[in-house]
Amino acid sequence: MPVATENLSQILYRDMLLIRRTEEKILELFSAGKVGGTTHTCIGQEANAVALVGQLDRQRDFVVSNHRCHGHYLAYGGPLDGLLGEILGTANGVCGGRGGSQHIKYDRFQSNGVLGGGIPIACGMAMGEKLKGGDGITVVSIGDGALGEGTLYESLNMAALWDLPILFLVENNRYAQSTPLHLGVAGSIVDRARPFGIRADEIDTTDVEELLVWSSRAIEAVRLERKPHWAVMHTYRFSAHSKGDDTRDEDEVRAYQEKDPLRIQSARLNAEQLDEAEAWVRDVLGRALAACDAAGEAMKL
Ligand SMILES: Cc1ncc(C[n+]2csc(CCOP(=O)(O)OP(=O)(O)O)c2C)c(N)n1
Ligand SMILES: [Mg+2]
Repeated sequence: MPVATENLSQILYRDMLLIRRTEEKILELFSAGKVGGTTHTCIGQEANAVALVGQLDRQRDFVVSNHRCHGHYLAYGGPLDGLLGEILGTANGVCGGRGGSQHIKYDRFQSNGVLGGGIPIACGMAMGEKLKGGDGITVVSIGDGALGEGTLYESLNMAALWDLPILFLVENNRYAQSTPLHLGVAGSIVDRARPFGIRADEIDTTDVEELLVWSSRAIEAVRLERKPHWAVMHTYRFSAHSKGDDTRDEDEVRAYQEKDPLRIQSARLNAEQLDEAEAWVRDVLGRALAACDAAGEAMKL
């Protein structure tokens, strides 16, 4: 377990490191032929998940994530062995090893591999919470590629019309699979929600501490006002879209790696704290993988 004296900077670093090392391991397992189906990692985007989803209240808030969901799931507090089991198809998977990397359901968290498919579902969940009179909020995360899905604009209309307590988290990593933003998205991303009367804001940083402050304002706005909010994070992924489908310019990827969120956060810690975080992650990852081994293959349908 993390040491009791851990401060916020350490916790943020450790939470991002857990996502990074987990996904590196998933890619390794994929290359070894141990992953059924495909997988999408959020390597480079960890700060978004930790800063925003990590601040939600698991007792009352809902998350609807997308195909790139591992970071959101872990930041939400989903069990690591359940995630790895799901991806490896072992019986301890959080959905019995049948959902795979993209279709995960745990408590108030779910992910959906259909691009844009989670958006109306999230609106329905926010509506449910509103009708029950609860004070939970729903966060739905989408990428820049989902800006081309018509269901988004129908959902924005309903969210505004019905005052739904929903936060639209847009992670613009500048590519939809291999299509760069300028070939797929016209106009401004942040302005898209404004004609619906939805409050919108954007941030362009990979500094988890800056993202944390910004995210807490967005979350509190939805929680208190019970109205939708459009929150755009400009970001970048270092890994391929999925596997073997990376056509980006290597110099461009390298330039963004200079702003690696882990690197920024590690500069705030000393060597001992960094070692401690690495050892903790190694330990929990090792135990989660051992749990998958022990669980054995998921029951075939
Ligand atoms: C309806 C539908 N169309 C196409 C796909 C295939 N697909 C999966 S992810 C993706 C690109 C998504 O890009 P973006 O929304 O920017 O998210 P990112 O992968 O960059 O996180 C596509 C086209 C899909 N899953 N669902
Ligand atoms: Mg994208």
